[in-house]
Amino acid sequence: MTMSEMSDALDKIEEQGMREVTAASTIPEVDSCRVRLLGKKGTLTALLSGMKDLTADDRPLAGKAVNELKAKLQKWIDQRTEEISLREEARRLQDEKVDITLPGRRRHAGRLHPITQTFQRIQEIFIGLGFRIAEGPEVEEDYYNFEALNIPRDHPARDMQDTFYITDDILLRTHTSPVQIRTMKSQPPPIRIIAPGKVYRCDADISHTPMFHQVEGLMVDRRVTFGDLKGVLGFFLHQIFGKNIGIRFRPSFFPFTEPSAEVDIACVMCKGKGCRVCKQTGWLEIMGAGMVDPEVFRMVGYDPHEVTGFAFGMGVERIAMLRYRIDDIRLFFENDLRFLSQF
Ligand code: 2NM
Repeated sequence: MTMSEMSDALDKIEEQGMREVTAASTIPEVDSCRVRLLGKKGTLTALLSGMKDLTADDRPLAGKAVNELKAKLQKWIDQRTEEISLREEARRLQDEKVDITLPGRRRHAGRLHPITQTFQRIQEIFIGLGFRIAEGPEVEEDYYNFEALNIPRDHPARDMQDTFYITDDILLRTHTSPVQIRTMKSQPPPIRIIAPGKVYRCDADISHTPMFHQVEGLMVDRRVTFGDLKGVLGFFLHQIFGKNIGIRFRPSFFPFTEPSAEVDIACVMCKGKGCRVCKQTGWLEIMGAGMVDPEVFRMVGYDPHEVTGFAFGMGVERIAMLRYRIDDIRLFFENDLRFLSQF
């Protein structure tokens, strides 16, 4: 090889190298350029092996030219690598960009079911009056649900049509009164309890569901009177429905109380004028109550000559419906958030 051939070859490599390095658009592409141009089996290395044919004068010149080209190629390659990595880094930053000015995702707070809220409000009022919470089983014995409450065998409440029987003498409680019976059987007077919980009756329409909630209450001591009953329930109803609500007590009958009363409040819709909700009477039945029948005291082992007491019971759904002006009880059990989120 002559010096001029060597020069031509170097020019060609320079031109070719420049084109390839410029065309490379990824790091692996630049790397393969480097291998092709400067590697052990690359074009420039191949050219160096032709140096031995040059004259002793030309050899250092050629060596210098090869080294200069080598440095030049190396510089281009480094520059191109730098360019590509800067561009890739910029693209990565763009792709990963988070707009910190975007509003956050709203967190939806859950809330208590309107029945739970009403339950809690009722309990809070009676706790304020010194009552304690008592609980008992929902699967109950016929004895505690009926027998001990002086409900006779032929009473319509015992009918298969109204009661979910599990066996002949096991049933789903139809009221929470068995909790009062169990409490009285397990401890002496004085007693001041409320029994909140689920109860079951075989019934379903716009005002009845097979499961609903009740709060019943019981106060037993020496010389508890009907005046105490009126005072406690009057206070309670004024707390729940407001100081100005009208209240009346009407004579009624329950097998487990004597005397017995239905407690009414003035209609919350028409304020007593008469409307569809109160069936033009101006009044709404809200709870039942009475003085505990001496027969019930005998059943639980209390002496009716020593103690007297009053008891009462109310449906929580009915109170919630009047409180929130809801006209269909089934809405409470559909779990529709459009309904539930309003309370
Ligand atoms: C009511 C109405 C009237 C009541 C009576 C008793 C017990 F166990 F003491 F005899 N518990 N609950 C009672 C009385 C319940 O609900 C409408």
